[in-house]
Amino acid sequence: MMEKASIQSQAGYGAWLNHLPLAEGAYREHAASWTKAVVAEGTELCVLTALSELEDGIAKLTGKRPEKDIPQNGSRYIAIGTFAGSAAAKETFSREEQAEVAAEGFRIRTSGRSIVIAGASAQGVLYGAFHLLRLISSGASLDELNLLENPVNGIRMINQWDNIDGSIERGYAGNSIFYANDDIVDDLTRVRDYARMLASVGLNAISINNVNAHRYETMFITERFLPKVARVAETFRKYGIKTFLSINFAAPIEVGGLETADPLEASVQEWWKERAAEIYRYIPDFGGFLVKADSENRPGPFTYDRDHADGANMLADALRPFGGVVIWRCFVYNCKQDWRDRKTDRARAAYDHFTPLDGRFKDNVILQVKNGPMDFQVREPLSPLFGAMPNTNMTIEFQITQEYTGQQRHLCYLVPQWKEALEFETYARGEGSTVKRVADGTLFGRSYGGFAAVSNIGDDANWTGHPLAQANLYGYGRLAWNPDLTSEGIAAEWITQTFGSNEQVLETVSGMLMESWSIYESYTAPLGVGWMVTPHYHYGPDVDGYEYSKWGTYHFADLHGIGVDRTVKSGTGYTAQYQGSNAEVYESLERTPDELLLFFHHVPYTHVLKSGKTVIQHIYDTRFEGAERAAGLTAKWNSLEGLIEPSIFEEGKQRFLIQEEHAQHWRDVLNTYFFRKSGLPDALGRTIY
Ligand code: GCV
Repeated sequence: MMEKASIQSQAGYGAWLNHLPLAEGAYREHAASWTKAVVAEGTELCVLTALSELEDGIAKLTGKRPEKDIPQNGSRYIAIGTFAGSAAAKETFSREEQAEVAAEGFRIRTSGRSIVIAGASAQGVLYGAFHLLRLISSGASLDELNLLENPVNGIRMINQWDNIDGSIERGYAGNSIFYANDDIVDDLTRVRDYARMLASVGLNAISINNVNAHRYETMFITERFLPKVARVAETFRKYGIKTFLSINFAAPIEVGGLETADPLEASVQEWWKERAAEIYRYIPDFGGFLVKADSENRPGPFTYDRDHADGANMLADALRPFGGVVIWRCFVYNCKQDWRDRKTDRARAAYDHFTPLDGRFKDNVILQVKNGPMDFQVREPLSPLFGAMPNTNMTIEFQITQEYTGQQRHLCYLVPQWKEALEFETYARGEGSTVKRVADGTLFGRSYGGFAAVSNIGDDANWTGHPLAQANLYGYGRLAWNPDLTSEGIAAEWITQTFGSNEQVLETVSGMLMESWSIYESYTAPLGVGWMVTPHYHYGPDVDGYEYSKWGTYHFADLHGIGVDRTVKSGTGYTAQYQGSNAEVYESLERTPDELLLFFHHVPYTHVLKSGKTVIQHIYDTRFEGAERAAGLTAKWNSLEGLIEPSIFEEGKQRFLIQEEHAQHWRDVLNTYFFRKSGLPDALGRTIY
């Protein structure tokens, strides 16, 4: 019987860390000549990790494993270490240059016959090591390197929505790599390899269980699971990543035997303090808690007539002595809105709940705010909470897993969407008050800030199911490090490291990634209205699925028109949550950008857009074009046959076929729905069923 190849040896597993052998020739020789040895000074954990990553990476890239000592024959080499622990680092960089390196930043300089990678911390050295490998993969000259890199965001976090039974909420790439059969797995090989991927793009924090913490996960903060959680934390520690746990606010009742979880009760406060002390005995550098409270039927402080500052501060007090933080999610809304009630608006909820609490959260509390006010739709405005709480720490939450964006069967490169979000002008402190500056904490001079995002990986051999969905994980990390990187630049880095340096592959895949968000948007819900998906599963068209359910996410399409009136004048008043000219722009039917029109206004199908088309014609045109453009993706991918590793090519091919067919389905369902609702024919007389 033929033995099954190990998952590690399967194509796709190495992702962007394949370190594909450089093609024979001048550049390979150049790289080999600079990497005869890697000399590490210092014994910090992450310096040792950096050393082994460089050794392994260089061996794969150049075909030659570097030595460990400075070559005696005058050959060139790499020296790594912290300013405190390495003579090379100290000598190469002046005091001023050292002072410019942030806690997790690094410098790389070609100096004499060495390339020196230095950081203020071992973590910085590790990021520098991965950066050098990235430079070599992309064919950069090593002769005159001289660069300084500091991460823009302090918190660069990944949230797993993994459950202990091995399932993943909104996971589209297999089962969990962390859990199986109601336990934490013993073999952490994949967790280690995941840690490598995360660290290689500069991520530094992970919450390892679903924000919906169920029965067993509630016990992660007890002795029953802490020894195993500690093993996971140890695995991440080697890669400079701090471990967090999602907790259940009702844990004092569910596992503590108390009768209440009231945050102002002394016994509850004491219970959490004891838990924190025990967690830190197992995990001295534990990051803290991630909390989903009073949201989608999860317990929270509202049960006791307390507010979210009471709840978060109580946990913050328990973690403070150990340096831990509470990351408190703002995804709090009434999920049972009645369609007759035109004033309650889910989009308003986070702002309404949280802005009155500005200034009341303790220093080690950080609010985590989804990019949009609803829920990771393909198109949403920015949450007005950004810029509205100057006295509160905040991180922005993105969703890498493609819950509403094609579930990793459709291609949707999300970096351009995130970039748009980060560049959004809040006007909170006048011009230049962009969301990225709220997130990184600089706009309001906050002590904590950063990014969080829901992971898109599972135990599929290629991690993400769709082979091109890896680009979203890669891109998220790179953007968290530096939000000013471009979508195209990030795509190019990812493609070259993943598939090699073939020009045709680079150009084709880059073009496909860059147009994919617009393609996906053009056959799904139109003009920012969102939510026309199958309830619960969130895949596939079901125009009225949520319209007639108790969840209360409406589009209000009828025979006259469509869209949600969120104006102050006649709707829910949501537009007033924005600052400066944003409030006026969104309040005005004329000024609201086309792509968000139906998010803010209810209009007749004959309303003329800025594009000059009526709403109904826009719906028809974009559905027809969207399906055609999706078919174009298949053709483009197929043109790469022979240039991409066969099993990855085949995997992609199957997915593009699914997308092509499914885009036609979306087109037909939406066109028929709107034709029958409006009675208005397509101006071009195309087939509408
Ligand atoms: C983890 C949406 C998703 C849920 C998710 C929730 C959240 O509602 O559909 O699966 O729960 O967001 O972000 O908490």
